[in-house]
Amino acid sequence: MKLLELIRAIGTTNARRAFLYPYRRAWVDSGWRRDGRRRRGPARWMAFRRALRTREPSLRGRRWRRLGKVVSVAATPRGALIATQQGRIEIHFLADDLVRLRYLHDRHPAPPPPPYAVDEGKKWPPVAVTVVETNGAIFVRSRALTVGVMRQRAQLFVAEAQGGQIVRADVEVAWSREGVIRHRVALAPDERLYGLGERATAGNRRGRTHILWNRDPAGYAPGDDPINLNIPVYLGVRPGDGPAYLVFYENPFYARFDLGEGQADVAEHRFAGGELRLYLAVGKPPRLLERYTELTGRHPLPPRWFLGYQQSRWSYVPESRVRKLAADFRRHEVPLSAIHLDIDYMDGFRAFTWDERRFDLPKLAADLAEEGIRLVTIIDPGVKREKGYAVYESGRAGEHFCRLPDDREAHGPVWPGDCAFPDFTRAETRRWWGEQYKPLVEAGIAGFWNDMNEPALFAAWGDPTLPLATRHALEGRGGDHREAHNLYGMQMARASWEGLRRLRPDRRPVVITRAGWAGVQRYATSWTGDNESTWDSLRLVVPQVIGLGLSGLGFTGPDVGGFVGTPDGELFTRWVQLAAFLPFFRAHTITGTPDQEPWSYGDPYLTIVRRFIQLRYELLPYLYTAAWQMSRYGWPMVRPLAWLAPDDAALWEDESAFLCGDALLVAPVMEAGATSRPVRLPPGDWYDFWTHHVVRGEVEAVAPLEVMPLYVRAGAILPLGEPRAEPPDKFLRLHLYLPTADGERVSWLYEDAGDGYGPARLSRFTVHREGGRLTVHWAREGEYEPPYEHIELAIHGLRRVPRDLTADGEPFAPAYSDGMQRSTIYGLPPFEHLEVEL
Ligand code: MIG
Repeated sequence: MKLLELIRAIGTTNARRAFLYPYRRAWVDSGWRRDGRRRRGPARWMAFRRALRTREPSLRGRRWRRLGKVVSVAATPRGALIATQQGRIEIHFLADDLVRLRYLHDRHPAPPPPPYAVDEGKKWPPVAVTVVETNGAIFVRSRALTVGVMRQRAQLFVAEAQGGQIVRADVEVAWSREGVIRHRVALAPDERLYGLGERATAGNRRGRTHILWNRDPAGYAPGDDPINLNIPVYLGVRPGDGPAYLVFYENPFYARFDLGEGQADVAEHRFAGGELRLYLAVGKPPRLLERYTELTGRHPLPPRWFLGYQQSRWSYVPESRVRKLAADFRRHEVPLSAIHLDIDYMDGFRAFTWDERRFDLPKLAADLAEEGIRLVTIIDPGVKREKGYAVYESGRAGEHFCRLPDDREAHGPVWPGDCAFPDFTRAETRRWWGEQYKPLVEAGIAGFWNDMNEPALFAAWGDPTLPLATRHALEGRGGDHREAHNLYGMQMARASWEGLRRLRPDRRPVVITRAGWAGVQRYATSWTGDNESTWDSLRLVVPQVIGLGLSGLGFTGPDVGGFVGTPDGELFTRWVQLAAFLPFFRAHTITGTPDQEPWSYGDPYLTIVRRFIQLRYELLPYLYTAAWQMSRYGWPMVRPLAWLAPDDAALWEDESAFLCGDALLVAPVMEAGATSRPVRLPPGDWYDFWTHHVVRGEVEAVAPLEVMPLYVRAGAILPLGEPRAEPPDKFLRLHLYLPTADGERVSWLYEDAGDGYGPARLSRFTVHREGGRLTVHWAREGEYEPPYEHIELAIHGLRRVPRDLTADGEPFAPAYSDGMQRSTIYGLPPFEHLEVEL
């Protein structure tokens, strides 16, 4: 953000604070050494001047120390303990294809990572491990993996047990005198790397340096790094030349991953402190995500309404404007599930309050609920330092705020002025924070949007966060901001989620977070922060959402239309078309911009945008099933094309299209003025969603403004509902895309009441074709009874009307047939077995 924009956005008083804050922060940080000892006098003054220049934790090191030679080996129940001259290596298999590696240096004892990402108490089924020693190396083997340790230099390599293919090999493991960790590994020439949480760079993370330090960029453009949510996890793929792997460094400290920028064939990972502990899994991408989310947790199923279209801006105030917005949606016949209230709904930006002169929140929430529209409110972690403000008073009384080493509260400027910051790394504090949601929950607010939780403060320059010396409880063992910073947003989301579980036990909590770390998916969905209303920013969306998905966050999305700036009708329309297939589907814009609503650009844009938002609602049964899969297996809803063919390098290369769930391929248009685009389809036959033509390989797709290329896998069943938000569906429409070859394909449908923790029903459709005979078997499991009585079955891809169709033995005639669309539609009761004579 430019200087003047900053002043305009935050006001002159806050701008003054923002200019002072970098000095305040540097002054605080200069007061203590890293080991916590006081610094005074000229030494402090010099440190202050240094701190003004360097604002992030240092990764520089002197006198690097290594582990030395192996001296002894001891087998353990799940692996081995390898003692070296200077430390030890612990190899611990959690599963055949998942191993934990710890490298420990005697001179650099570090406490284990705080217990946030991985549940240490989790019971893993036993794994058979053997240890084989040779002169040069030690091999620790499971059925799937071999971890080898060189005797001379105590470095590891990990190989596939079967083919013996090396997956990863250490080049160097070292600790600096200051406790900085350096882990260098070899990269194969064709190796591609994906993940690292949320980034504003290309999906393949190779060839770049990435900083892992959650940061509020206050508006970011493609290429900026880092941004709000960083996770030290990535997938390595070598299409056609070896197995894929996933590596997760369980270390939340400030880190820098140079993935082949400094040296093309080496990845260097540096951490400002902590322990070198990592997890490695080998297998195909779906399996890797299953393993990673077994380790760090899965996203619980969100309520169904949260998959609907949501409208936001900074800010819809006062209440009359919110009511008018809802009325406009009705008038323009655009379905809507939620309206988001940004910071101006609050009373002077005080968290957990609302401005009663401008809002009767309970009444507003109740009235909107009648139309099926929910309210979501923003909550920032900064608590205004103010006598008499209940949240501050109770927070102070309960010692819930972060402190400096001399025990003073840490303060810094955000929206309400000088604020204190809850220490979410403390259980009592999370519980207290969770209770603060009570008035908003009672007012009928359905979801909560956690912003500024990097944490982000107002700083005119430098790193806009708390001083590094800030103390955190870290569940009682204590630590400073270097370690707790990246955990802050995640633990805030946890406090919110756990609070909502207690306050409203019969509903699924809805928490949206901007910052996070490994495992944050257990508590929140996330959006990609302050993007721009540009075509470049639109093109970033696919790699961003895919990257997050491969980092365990399967439910994310961007500000539709872009946050900073103003899209034109075409850009907004293309954005809606793409985002209609992303998990989180919300339009949002910065303060002071023109309206960014479906009708803001007139026609033809409104008509097209309406059609795609309606399509989103029709797709809900399908999308909800993909969300269920995410909660069950950890698979992201949005997947890279290569998910279906991980050995295809060209598919990994293509970051312009994606898979949505099991059956859909989305090829958004992301160029101004474009009326067609190339599409590369994964192996097999695909149906054009609009024309029902069968395509394969590479095609040039027709894509005038009203069309976004969309494909369905041959043999799939796509369950669709009605193009409305409410009331619940009366029909289930099953769209069957005729298999183009003999064989079998399974499609799923998950259904439940849409919220709460009641019964569910899982349907498994097995579509089988053998020449002119088609059968569909529908197996159902679970107690939930859906509200519909009719099934509308559409079969697409037909040359002629089927000769004969029986459902559970009873014949049915087509209700409608369309030769152009090559489709025939039947009205059927829910069936178990369908036979079609083509
Ligand atoms: O300093 O609440 O990313 O979505 O509209 C900016 C105001 C604070 C940043 C969020 C954005 C939100 C804005 N917030």
